[in-house]
Amino acid sequence: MTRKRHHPPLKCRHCAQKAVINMRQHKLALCSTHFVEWVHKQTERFIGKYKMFTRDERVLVAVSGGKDSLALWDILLALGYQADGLYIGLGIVGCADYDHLDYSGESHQFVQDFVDYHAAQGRDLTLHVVDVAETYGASIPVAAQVTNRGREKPCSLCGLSKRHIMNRVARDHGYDVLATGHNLDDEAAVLFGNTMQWAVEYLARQGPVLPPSHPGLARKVKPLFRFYEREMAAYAIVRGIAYIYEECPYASGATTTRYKELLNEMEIGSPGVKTQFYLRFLQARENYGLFATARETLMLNTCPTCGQPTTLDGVCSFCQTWARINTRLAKCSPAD
Ligand code: Q46
Ligand code: ZN
Ligand code: ZN
Repeated sequence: MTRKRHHPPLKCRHCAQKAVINMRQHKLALCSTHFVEWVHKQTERFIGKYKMFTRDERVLVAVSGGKDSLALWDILLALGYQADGLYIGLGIVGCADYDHLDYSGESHQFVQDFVDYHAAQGRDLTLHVVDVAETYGASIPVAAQVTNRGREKPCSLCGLSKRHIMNRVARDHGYDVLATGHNLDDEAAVLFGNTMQWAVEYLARQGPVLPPSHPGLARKVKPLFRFYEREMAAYAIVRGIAYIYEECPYASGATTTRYKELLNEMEIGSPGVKTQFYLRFLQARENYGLFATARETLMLNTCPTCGQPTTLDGVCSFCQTWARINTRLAKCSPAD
């Protein structure tokens, strides 16, 4: 008979309290107080090291109602940055587990709860809300149905629309910086996918800071890109931030999810492998000028309709796609 070994509870490296998280890649276990302090210090360090923004600049945080983006907003506010929020209502219903969940409605509610919590503490936050159906004529799933007749997931239309809306709101309201809550798991999985495809144009541009490609556009930054997903989940829980646990119904089965699983399997045997994969890519690109030609040859024009950058010669894909969607919607009779 084998006896179970009982390990004593892990202690925080800095005090005698019980650790709430053990980060094997850093050989670091911390209690809740020291973990929050560590996350804040690390974020501040990365913002400075990668020259993301300063306290004089206005930051627009894209908040989805998920743990990462709400944690990011919370961290930036705690660090004293001028950070406002942007929520985009995609009109998505259902999630991976229940098809009756109002995914977008619930997500919006979590963002609003975050704002209300701060208001109750005497701090008024600014939240911009853009409802896609109200603003552009159809929700993302309906619009995708109209354009591709349900053959594909709505993700490419969703991504295209989110990018356009983020750029537009940042430009219209004069924000210097647009911040998203991508964590290291997200970034490493995307890098894995881009490498598998040798998607040179994407490899040339993937990074924690993307300078504005056009006058009036905001710099894009990912201040959480060095944190693991589980660290951000722990941060949200420790800080009492309520967030939507469910995933968008269209996220299930995505190749990025599979890449995340693969990288996590490797991480079990070699703690830190995800970080190394991503950071060494950034270093190699910087030190050896990898993909420099692809970066230089990327020609961007200005869309005559919306004024945003486009690789196309005339009207951008966003404007073309939504014009097509609205033409098709107008043709649909109520009986259809
Ligand atoms: S929200 Fe939109 Fe994601 Fe849902 S429809 Fe696809 S792209 S999975 S980040
Ligand atoms: Zn401690
Ligand atoms: Zn356009």
